[in-house]
Amino acid sequence: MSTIKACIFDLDGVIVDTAVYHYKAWKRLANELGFDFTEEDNEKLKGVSRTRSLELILQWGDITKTDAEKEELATRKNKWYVEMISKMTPDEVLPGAMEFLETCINAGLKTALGSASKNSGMILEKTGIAHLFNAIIDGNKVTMPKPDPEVFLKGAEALNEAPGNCVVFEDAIAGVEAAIAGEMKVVGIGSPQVLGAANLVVSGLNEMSLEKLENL
Ligand code: B16
Ligand code: MG
Repeated sequence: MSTIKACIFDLDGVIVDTAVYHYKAWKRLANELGFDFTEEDNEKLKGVSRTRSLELILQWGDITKTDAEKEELATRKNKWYVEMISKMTPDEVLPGAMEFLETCINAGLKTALGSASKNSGMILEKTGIAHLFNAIIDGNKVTMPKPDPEVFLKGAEALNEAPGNCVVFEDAIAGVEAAIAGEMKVVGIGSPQVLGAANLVVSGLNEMSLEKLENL
């Protein structure tokens, strides 16, 4: 019998698709600095913190900046990003996400958010789903980026559950690794070729069910 008592959800790529907004804002910043990067490069930024994303982008443009300049660039990008996410609506919740969260809650499971984003509060508010989480652990509450398990371990702690009783839902390799490092079960959201280390890989939460959870 399954011992799963809690579900911890990543945000971008699992509950909503904010990657497109991150891409537009980072691209605008790169363009202002005089270079460009591809959508393929953008894949490497998924699940990665804002600071680390900027470092990767500056590397791609072969640009060196001081820490103070980096701070200003990250702030500039975030301002554009926030302008876009402040217009998000409930329609932008990914297919099946709300339904699966409700299924979990109705089955007596606890739910938490485990995201690298410092903007999760605004995204959850604009999409109207904040009430579906018992705990919210995001980039404002952690010091170590994924693949460090801190974000998920804090989620389990906030829910008062042992890590072994939790399952994480993640779309990024670093996030799957973080869940494994935290000794939790993990469902990959995306392609089995990329997220093969997960206990199960589905294309979206619309493919999840309580039966699949119990069989993890
Ligand atoms: P912010 P997740 C991550 O969200 C995104 O996937 C990643 O692209 C972004 O850089 C990171 O949040 C930080 O976001 O700039 O809003 O703090 O997938 O961990 O929910
Ligand atoms: Mg993600």
